[in-house]
Amino acid sequence: MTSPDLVTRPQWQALKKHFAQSGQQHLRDLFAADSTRSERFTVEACGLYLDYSKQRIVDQTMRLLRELAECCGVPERIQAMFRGERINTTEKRAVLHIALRAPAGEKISVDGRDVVEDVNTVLDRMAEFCEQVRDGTWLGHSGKRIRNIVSIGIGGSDLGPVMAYEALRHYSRRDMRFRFVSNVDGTDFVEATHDLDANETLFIICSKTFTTLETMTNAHAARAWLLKQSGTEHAIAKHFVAVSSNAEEVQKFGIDSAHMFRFWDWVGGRYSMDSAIGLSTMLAIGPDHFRQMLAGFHAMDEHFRSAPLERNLPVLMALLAVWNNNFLAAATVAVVPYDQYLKRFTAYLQQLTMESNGKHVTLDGKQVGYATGPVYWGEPGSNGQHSFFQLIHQGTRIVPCDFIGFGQPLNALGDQHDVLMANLIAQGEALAFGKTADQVRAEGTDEALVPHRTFEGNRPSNTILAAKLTPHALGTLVALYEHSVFVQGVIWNIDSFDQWGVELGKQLARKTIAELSPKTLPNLSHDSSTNALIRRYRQLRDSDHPGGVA
Ligand code: G6Q
Repeated sequence: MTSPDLVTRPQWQALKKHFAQSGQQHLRDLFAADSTRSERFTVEACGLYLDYSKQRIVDQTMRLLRELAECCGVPERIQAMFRGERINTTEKRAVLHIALRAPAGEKISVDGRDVVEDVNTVLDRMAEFCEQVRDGTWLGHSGKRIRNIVSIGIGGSDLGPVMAYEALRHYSRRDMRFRFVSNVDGTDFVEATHDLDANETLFIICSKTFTTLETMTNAHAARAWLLKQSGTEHAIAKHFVAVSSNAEEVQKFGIDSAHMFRFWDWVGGRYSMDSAIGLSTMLAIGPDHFRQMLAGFHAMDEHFRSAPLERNLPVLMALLAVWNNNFLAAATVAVVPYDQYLKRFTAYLQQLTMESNGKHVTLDGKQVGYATGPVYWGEPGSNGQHSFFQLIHQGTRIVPCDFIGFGQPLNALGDQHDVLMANLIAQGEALAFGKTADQVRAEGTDEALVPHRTFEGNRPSNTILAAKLTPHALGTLVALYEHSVFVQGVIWNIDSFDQWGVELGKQLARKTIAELSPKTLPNLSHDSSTNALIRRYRQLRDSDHPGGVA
């Protein structure tokens, strides 16, 4: 069904007019004129507190954005996702990551089959396996305990597990080592395994398709590494397990289906960290903590499904993202968690947001006439303050920020947590209010330096607070972003669940590999630059003196 072009909708036009009339109002004035602003633009749900009062909005902005969401069918599309409809239209698939965390007994059907039952069967198998490895019942082929877990995967089969392991490291088994290999650069595998004893190492090969070049290359390297150290094919059964939806390829690789943990085509790679792809997470933190994480995801799912738009955290985050992206013309978003354990959170979000909403055509295949997904980036605070924050404070571009922090530290060290959180709170304040030239002068600043020390302010941010970084809190936080990404995609009328750009990369690399490997250079038919790069690479590779010095 063809939907009307977004920019021609009256609700979009109304927002445009509203922005032209009041979009430049300064946060300084908005706060001064309204002592209840912070209360009115704060929402709390599932243990997350979202303060969006430092966004450049007024009541009317939010009302118009909600009207836009309604006319774009956001409430209906949310229900369609929960019903298991094939909302990933270009791949003709249901989108049911919400089923991965649905409690046992709930029913969600795909083609007449209850998928919640399937999910729970796999979860139980994962739990049994993890307990066996963790308590030493599962031993390596030589009878030694498994002490090292190496998860091999890439993209959606890697970024979630890495992020979750780092985020929940506090809850992890400290007598086990967890390593992650994703890059086809041999360095990744070599560095991850150089100090490991193969007899104590378990490889988890994570690949939905089990055909991804990088992952299969690393999986074969792992196989060779194990065989070299153990000297027997029999070792594979005790040192390799697979997470995949492709049983046939798993078997071809030599992993018994009894050692395969399944997931399904209705789980997108970047939405899969709470499926069996999270096996390394469960091995690290144990089945109970893993289930607490799932409960956190589920709590946010239920909130998303049932809360009215004006109090719905993912919907609000999405509407603010659309406002900043399309009306304030902010092309990027900085996500800055003030928690060292969340050091990989932004890298994870980059895939979730940019692979989902980096699309240039609508669901009907028409070129969009507006900006879609912004660029996401960031680093933990307060580190970021000493590098890129300069541009956010005084550069010429607007960079909306999401600040994330916790009330209680996991590692209390003197008053360091207060210092950390003071930084978070102060950044949002400084960005919003800035510092006027008069304030700078009043500090006795040399007149020549006044312009340099002035901060215009009016730079928007969200602040998200939770009590403590627990597995449950991580689940709610990830689900918040997952659903926010979906709502943005609904408004932009794009398919947030396909990734044709990734497919292209996979195909192109195969073609080029075929031109790099043969001894004699084959006929090249690329553009002149690509042809020259291939020739130069081969020359450098095959030269006895690659640095040019004998
Ligand atoms: C995620 C993408 C992509 C995918 C990887 C790995 O949504 O589809 O990042 O996860 O390309 O794919 P496999 O799991 O099939 O190896």
